[in-house]
Amino acid sequence: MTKDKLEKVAGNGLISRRHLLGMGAAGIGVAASNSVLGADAGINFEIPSWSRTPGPGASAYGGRSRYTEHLQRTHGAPNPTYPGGGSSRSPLQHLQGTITPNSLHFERHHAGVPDIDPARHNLVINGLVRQPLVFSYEDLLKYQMVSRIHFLECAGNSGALLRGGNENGTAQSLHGLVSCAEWTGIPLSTLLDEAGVLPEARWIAAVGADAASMGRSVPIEKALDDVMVALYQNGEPVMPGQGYPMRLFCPGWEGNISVKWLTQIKLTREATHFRDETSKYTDTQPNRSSYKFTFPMGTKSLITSPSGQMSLDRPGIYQVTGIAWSGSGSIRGVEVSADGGRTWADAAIQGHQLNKALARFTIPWEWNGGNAVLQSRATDSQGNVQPTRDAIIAERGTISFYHNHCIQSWGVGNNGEVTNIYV
Ligand SMILES: Nc1nc2c(c(=O)[nH]1)N[C@H]1C(S)=C(S)[C@@H](COP(=O)(O)O)O[C@H]1N2
Ligand SMILES: [Mo]
Repeated sequence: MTKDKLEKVAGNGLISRRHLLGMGAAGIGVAASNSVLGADAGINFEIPSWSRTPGPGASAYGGRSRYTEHLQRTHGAPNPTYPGGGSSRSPLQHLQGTITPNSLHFERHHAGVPDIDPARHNLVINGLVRQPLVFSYEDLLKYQMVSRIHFLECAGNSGALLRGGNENGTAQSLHGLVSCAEWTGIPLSTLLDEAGVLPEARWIAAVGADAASMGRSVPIEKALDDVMVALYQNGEPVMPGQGYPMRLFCPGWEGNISVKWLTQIKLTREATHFRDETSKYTDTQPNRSSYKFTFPMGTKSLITSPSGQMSLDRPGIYQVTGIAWSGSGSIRGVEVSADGGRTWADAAIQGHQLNKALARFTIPWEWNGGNAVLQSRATDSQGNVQPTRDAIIAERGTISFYHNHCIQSWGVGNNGEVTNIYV
């Protein structure tokens, strides 16, 4: 296939996703036949040192290649008035697929990570139940568990975009408070059934064992639907930063409500109005009234490559790729634009389209060396379409920055540099 045979499907160089598997001669690699064999194409016939002597043997717990150590979470400076408080962000621009490795899962802590001895940790279920119950970690391990792949996103993720600026923003710095894992645990409904929920119970109050005693209220319908007490994360016990030995996991809802280091669930008539569901994570409108709660995260997508602070080295074909998710269902499709939203083309979904999980999209794009604006727009299984930044600001104003799921625009300059821009 030659370059002029590539089917263009939208303005400024977007190529049909059908060409994904057969880029052939028009593809990205440097063709060896164009050069004296070996030399220019970088083919090295010398046997490298690592092929000559055996390396170290098996190890007790795996580490990564020293050549990938630049993949790091980033976190803000410690704040002495807020010990242990803060967050770290996943390096989205360096990851592929849809599962976040446990060591790179984003973190948000209100009082640091408690060092919990599972032998001394309990989960209490009390309040409006027939029989209050106490579970040890050992007790919980005996229950039948379920495994589900779900994203987790902090309500504050992408909030900075609404305030403007951030020319140097990256996928990680602007949007890195989202991750996705296979969570394994006990459906909360199983444990609540055992305690016997009284008819007047309309909410649960979930409380963590960290020094913040972080608590959140969850309506009983959600608690009995798909909420779980998660004990495992991608097959191993939940990481300390993610809530070891157990966390509440509320699929699709703002991250704050998935209470880590879970130690108590109290059944109540009303929402408890904990500190973190009143002072934070509430959306204040332009008329200064606030919504009490905003639970599901919006339909959202983000191009992770090319993205902020990357640089395209020469005109040619690039795979545009990114992630999409929705707190209300699965991702039905993702469209990509290279001309700032004037024309759109359907991206291919690489892998699965699971309920309340990250999906990965990709589409080939030929950069002609000129200015371009790359955007992605997700649609979920409920028909919700990701809005523009202007639409979000027109609807909600900018007093509050939570739950921002607007379209991200990456500008590509004629020097190949990619920056966060607003269109
Ligand atoms: N007990 C407790 N639970 C908590 C928090 C906390 O500080 N303490 N942070 C919340 C917030 S704001 C978010 S976004 C998620 C982050 O989960 P993660 O650190 O596993 O990514 O946990 C939530 N659960
Ligand atoms: Mo959060």
